[in-house]
Amino acid sequence: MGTYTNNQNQHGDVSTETSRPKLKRPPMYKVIILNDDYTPMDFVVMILERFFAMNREKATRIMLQVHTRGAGVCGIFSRDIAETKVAQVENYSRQHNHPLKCTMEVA
Ligand code: TYC
Repeated sequence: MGTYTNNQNQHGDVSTETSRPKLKRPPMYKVIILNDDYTPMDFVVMILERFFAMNREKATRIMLQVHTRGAGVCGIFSRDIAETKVAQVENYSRQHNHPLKCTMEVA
């Protein structure tokens, strides 16, 4: 690792030394659904199947985990994809008059 940089002093001498690369991988984000008292369990399962490509078994397991523990991770995505998932879940839920909330945090 390291890239070479040429540094010149006041005498015109040139030295070559390594500098630390400053590029970091962009962070990934967990998309998290939150429990509430009103959204039907079937609707949450359908959301997980539709927007997170889960099968019925996995969607049911995650839904029940959210129901009992309060929150659960639906998946881990780049920032753009995570933002889109959150918006899709919340828009779709609003359209069906359910208060389901969804959020994201750095993984
Ligand atoms: N607690 C809801 C109920 O009893 C079910 C539910 C599960 C709601 C998961 C939201 O993210 C959720 N109908």
